[in-house]
Amino acid sequence: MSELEELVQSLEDGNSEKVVELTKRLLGAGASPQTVLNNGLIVGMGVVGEKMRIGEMYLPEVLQSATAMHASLKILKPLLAKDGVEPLGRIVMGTVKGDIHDIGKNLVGILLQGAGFEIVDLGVNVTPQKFVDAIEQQAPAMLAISAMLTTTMLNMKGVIEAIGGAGHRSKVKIIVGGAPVSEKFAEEIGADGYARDAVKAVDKVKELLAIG
Ligand code: B12
Repeated sequence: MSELEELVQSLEDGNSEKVVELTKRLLGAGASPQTVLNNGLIVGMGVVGEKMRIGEMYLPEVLQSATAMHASLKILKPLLAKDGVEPLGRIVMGTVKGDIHDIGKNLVGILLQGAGFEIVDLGVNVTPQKFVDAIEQQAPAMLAISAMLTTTMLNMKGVIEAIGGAGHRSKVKIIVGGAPVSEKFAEEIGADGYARDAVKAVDKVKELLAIG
């Protein structure tokens, strides 16, 4: 097994110590931070996302893998910045008002970060005004809104309306997600896109921002 394959396997195992050790070893042997990110972390988290989807991995294991990915990203981030690798774009994320579920949103954020996007996370219970303020202050390319309750998913519409009311709708793409959300609902409330899980979210964001 190559060291990159070992990194993918250790990420899947959620072994932070090994992931950090392999990240350092690969960099020491001359691998670029970009290679470690693309062929190690992103591949590994892709496997994790897929295994979760088909029920081969469960939440506690997924979170352990996510922790391991963060540990490696901590080493790679300053190097990627030094390499002059520009983030693919800035994404503001948040869970809607009245909703404190954030595990899924965080996973989406981690995979988007792993894919090269800069993430500004507003957290949970985010009011429409806070989303509007973030658009004005952060000028993101994309807004990613999460909701996990059938009651709070309706607040997504309020966010999109507030953004329209402030005259910002054309400045930002909007993707929505969360267990009760569907493609049809996303369309109905005027979002630009929807994705069922974190892996699909990365593809959808790239598609919406026309990133090849
Ligand atoms: C963990 C959990 C909690 C935790 C949340 C902890 C946290 N920090 O997030 C706690 C205990 C706090 C909690 C509280 C409540 N919960 Co709760 N909770 C869950 C549970 C068990 C798991 C959710 C989860 O994390 N799943 C794992 C993640 C990885 O999956 P995910 O969230 O679906 O995210 C994926 C996708 O949806 C998508 N996605 C998510 N967000 C986004 C955003 C974008 C932009 C995109 C593209 C994609 C995307 O990608 C993610 C990753 O692949 C679910 C049941 C279930 N099995 O889903 C109930 C559940 C969501 N909860 C429920 C309820 C009712 C509540 C409470 C009202 C309970 C109560 N009576 O107090 C409160 C509400 C509190 C509030 N105001 O928000 C119900 C919702 C029912 C409904 N349809 O409305 C559920 C479905 C349980 C049930 N069967 O009744 N909950």
